[in-house]
Amino acid sequence: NQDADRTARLLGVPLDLGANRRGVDMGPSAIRYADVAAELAAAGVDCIDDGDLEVPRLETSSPAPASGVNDSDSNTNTNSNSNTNTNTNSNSNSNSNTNAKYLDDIGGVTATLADAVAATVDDDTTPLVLGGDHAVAMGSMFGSGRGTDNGIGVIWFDAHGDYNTPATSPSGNVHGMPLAAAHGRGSFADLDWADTDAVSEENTVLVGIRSLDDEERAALRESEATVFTMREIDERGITAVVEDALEIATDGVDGIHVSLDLDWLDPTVVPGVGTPVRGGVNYREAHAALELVAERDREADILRSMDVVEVNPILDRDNQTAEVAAELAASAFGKRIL
Ligand code: 4U7
Ligand code: MN
Ligand code: MN
Ligand code: MN
Repeated sequence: NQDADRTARLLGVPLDLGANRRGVDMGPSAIRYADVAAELAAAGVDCIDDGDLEVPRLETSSPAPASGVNDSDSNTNTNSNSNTNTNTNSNSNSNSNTNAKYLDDIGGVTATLADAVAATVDDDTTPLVLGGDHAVAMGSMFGSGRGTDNGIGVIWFDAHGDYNTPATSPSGNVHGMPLAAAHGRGSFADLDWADTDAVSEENTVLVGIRSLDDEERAALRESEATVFTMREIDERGITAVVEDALEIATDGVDGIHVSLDLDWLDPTVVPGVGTPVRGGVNYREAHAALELVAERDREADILRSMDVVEVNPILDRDNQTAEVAAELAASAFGKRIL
């Protein structure tokens, strides 16, 4: 019924190593079960499903570099396959990486996903990455921005800033760090799989934020990224805020990546998320936001890639969070009521 000039490629990434609770690894299945393909078809989008990337399982991985160990030589190195490089001139970096659980394994998944996303974009097809925890967005962004002259813009719909680094993270969970990684902050600048040119910092916009850690807040304040908190949405309304976000994110770049963490919405709408924060956007506000993305895309072809992440079916009720994820993706890809 609608303009079928877009093809979407589904890339499932059942990663849960970046989160502190099990269950998000089932997100891709749950979103498919919610019939994301039919939702996209209703948006006039052809859909190719590439299945799931292979992801290391938590049971067979080791979190080392050890969690919670921030300072130097107290690193309890129980894992034989990590930290074996005794590179003396990068001491401070390897130490500050000790507080990022499963970072090596996550880096491997990220690199694989980035290749798949880059190939999809080259093919004039739009990747829809199904998470998995939010660490997958690193792969989405690195792949989507690959080869661009100015990097891509990003709109980050989330309750959280995801702007911690291994040195600042209170949890050591990498799903709280992907945006900082994209900007090459802290020790991410030294990781070979972290493409710090893919994303343009000044074209990065966070929307709906309501939970920041202290050091994370300080880092965001001094960054070039724009942060629209829930407060701005309260005062100005979702449409005005998202119009501004689109303006900033698309200015001078070839396109944008849209990253949708389901905990952006209020937990009463989406019970199936691992890190719920009260006071999020409601169902209609979420749709309005993603419909505006689609509207701008119809005018100016801005949407390069998208991910929907942090759906946790174990915590969900009747798969409703996955259904919302599928519906919101369809809205972003152009589904219209009339
Ligand atoms: B999500 C947190 F400390 N900031 O870093 C952290 F509050 O991808 C939460 O947005 C991160 O869901 C949430 O662990 C990551 C915490
Ligand atoms: Mn979040
Ligand atoms: Mn997030
Ligand atoms: Mn979460």
